[in-house]
Amino acid sequence: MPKNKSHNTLNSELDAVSKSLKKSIKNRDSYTHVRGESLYVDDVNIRQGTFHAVVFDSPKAHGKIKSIDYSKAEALEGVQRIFTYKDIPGQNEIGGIIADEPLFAEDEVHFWGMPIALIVAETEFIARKARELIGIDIEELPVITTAKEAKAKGSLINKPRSFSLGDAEEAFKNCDYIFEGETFSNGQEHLYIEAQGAYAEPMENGHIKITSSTQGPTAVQATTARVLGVAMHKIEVDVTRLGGGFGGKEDQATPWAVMAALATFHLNQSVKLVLNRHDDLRMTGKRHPYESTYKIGLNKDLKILAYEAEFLQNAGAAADLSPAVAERTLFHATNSYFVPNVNVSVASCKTNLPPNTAFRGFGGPQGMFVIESAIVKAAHEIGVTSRDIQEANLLDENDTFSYGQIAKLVEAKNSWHAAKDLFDIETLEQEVEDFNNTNSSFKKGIAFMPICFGISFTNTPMNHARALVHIYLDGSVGISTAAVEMGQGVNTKMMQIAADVFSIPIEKIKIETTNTTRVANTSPSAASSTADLNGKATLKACKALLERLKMVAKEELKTKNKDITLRYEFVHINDKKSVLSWTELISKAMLKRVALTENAHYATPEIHFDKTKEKGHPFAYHVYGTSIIITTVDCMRGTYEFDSVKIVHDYGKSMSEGIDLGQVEGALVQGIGWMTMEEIAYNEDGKLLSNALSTYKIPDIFSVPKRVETLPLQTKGHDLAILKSKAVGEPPLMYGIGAYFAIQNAIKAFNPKYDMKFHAPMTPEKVLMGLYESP
Ligand code: LUZ
Ligand code: MOS
Repeated sequence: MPKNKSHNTLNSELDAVSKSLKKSIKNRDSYTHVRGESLYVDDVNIRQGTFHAVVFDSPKAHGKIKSIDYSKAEALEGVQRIFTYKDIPGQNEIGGIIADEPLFAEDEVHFWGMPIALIVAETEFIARKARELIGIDIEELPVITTAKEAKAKGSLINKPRSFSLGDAEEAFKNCDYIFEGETFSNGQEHLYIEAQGAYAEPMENGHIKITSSTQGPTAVQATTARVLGVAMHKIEVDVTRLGGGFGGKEDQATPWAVMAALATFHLNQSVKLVLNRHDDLRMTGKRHPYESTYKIGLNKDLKILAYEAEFLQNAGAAADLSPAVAERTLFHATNSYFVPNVNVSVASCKTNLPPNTAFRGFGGPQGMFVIESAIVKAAHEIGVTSRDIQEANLLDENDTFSYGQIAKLVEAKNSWHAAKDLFDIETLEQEVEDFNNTNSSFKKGIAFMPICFGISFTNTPMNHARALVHIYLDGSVGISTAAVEMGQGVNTKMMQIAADVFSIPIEKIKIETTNTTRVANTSPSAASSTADLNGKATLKACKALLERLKMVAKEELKTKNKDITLRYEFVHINDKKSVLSWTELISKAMLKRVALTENAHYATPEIHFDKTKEKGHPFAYHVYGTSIIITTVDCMRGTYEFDSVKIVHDYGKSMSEGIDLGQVEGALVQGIGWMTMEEIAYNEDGKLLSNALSTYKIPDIFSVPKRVETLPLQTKGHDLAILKSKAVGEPPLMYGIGAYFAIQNAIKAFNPKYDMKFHAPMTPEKVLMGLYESP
């Protein structure tokens, strides 16, 4: 047999092995999850004498603090101390992008739920009792709760931004159809199962160790150091895993950790602060509500020639991540369509709500909802289906995005046509039509939702990560990265990478906690980029170790042969198993004093963006896909069910099919929830009304689609994706946007006089009104 052939055979065998690993790999966390053994902040074994803390927050959305009486609370037995801004040794400042957010209110409060003080007591129960004993006198100031009102009053977080391509004004002159309108999309509560929390412990020499439920350990470390006025090396932040983050812990896990550390700093005792659900709902920001206006122009062939939109983002009372979220709205304003003339702008409007923050999709979904609404409106007015317009405008290879990036390896049309073909769209549409023709009190609606999502932090300098890999002398492996496990399965992916490079069983690999002492200066686990960035760093570290080990093997086996590989825990020479096992190889390396530790750094190449021109190449690549959603509306009640969601998704070459499918399904349902049932309500005084799970409804087992089918689009993947396995965390959320329009179509089938509004979520109340309105 010629040498090449045997090589190929073995390679394909190896391929088959890793393919079966790809298919069979389960999220390794599932083993401890189902046994109840997974550790969260609340499971940390606390030291004897640990104090417990509760936050005292503003009972008004805007006002001047006239006086606060802590005397009764302080007198309560078991209360240790109450901390306010006066106890802050460093800066009373936690703003990440703009320095506009105090940890504790000083003379004014800016939102209902704004932290004013931290009550530290022997038990949480006592701290809560003490909170009720605090008296506060606030002179109320006018409250702004909507973005529109803020904009009218000139209350903005920063200067509005705009992207443009071509000449929209000129292009509108050549359009056969022009439509204008407005849209609203509401916020969304993250509802991570594990609420915000942290545990701080005093170490030697004024050092503090913080266990935090954060997506951004470095943000916690840096902000704690700033507030305490100490160097960053005095603060160690450790994260085992989160019970969900969804963006809500990218920036907003920080204040609670800082507060616990502040108390530890003063008391030299461990302090635990875990918000209960009510406190968490009231005090933390959510997805940004958006009020937007659009103008869309098309020609007779249904080509969109020009698109304008103004997005008003309800940022809340401080910047938080709002400017970055706003930016991503612009990046995704034209979704997966090519529009040659674009003019879009966004304003972060300062209101008296809790500062709104990152939420899966990060402003992208809000932008996409607007262009999809514009298309639906245009289709309705012209008398074609939305699908006709969507299909006529899908992005092509080498099209230009409004921000200057040239679209490469585009899968917009591929995924669209694959969805049509694989799911037999003619039959599906016929079924909907037949159903609607034969039923009078139930109607079905169908909608398509194509997606295109850019992968990378839009802030280029954030796109880097590190990995620290140790091979221990018994051949087991420990990996530390900046990746935070929050249920998305990133730890499993990191293990797969090491298992693949070293060709050892996954059981020999451990992912360590995410810790600022082992991996420093990290970006948060966010932007769907965690596996790419940390995975590439892990791959680099493992490969460097592998090269070193091969040198050891060559010496040990006295061969000059270049073709040394590690397979199934044995060194192979020219594809032939040698006597040298992985474990022996590691022992030999130790004896030869070869370093068995490697630290690697990865920074995404190619990306750049010039904010002065609003042009560049901000994304490593884009993720595409298409969903088809079918709903049935009960026209007596206004309730609805989702019969099916059919998706063709661009995974590239998925490295963990089960984990990635889980991300697609979870994101889809979260997107449907945002669009159809999750209704955040503040009253005009800025008080959160949807402050419990009795008044804030998220999808449950009864409301998820009856059937979800997801087919992988066969694509080449992308070299900047880890092992060509594309990022999967956020993009599929936007499949859920189709739910809104599917319901609209069902309403239209029942009531031809329905005057389409684009005001999400489409709750049953709104459906009912739509079914019976006659303007
Ligand atoms: N966080 C962030 C993100 O800081 N920058 C981003 O571009 C981003 N994108 C999505 C989600 N989180
Ligand atoms: Mo996020 S919205 O990727 O923290």
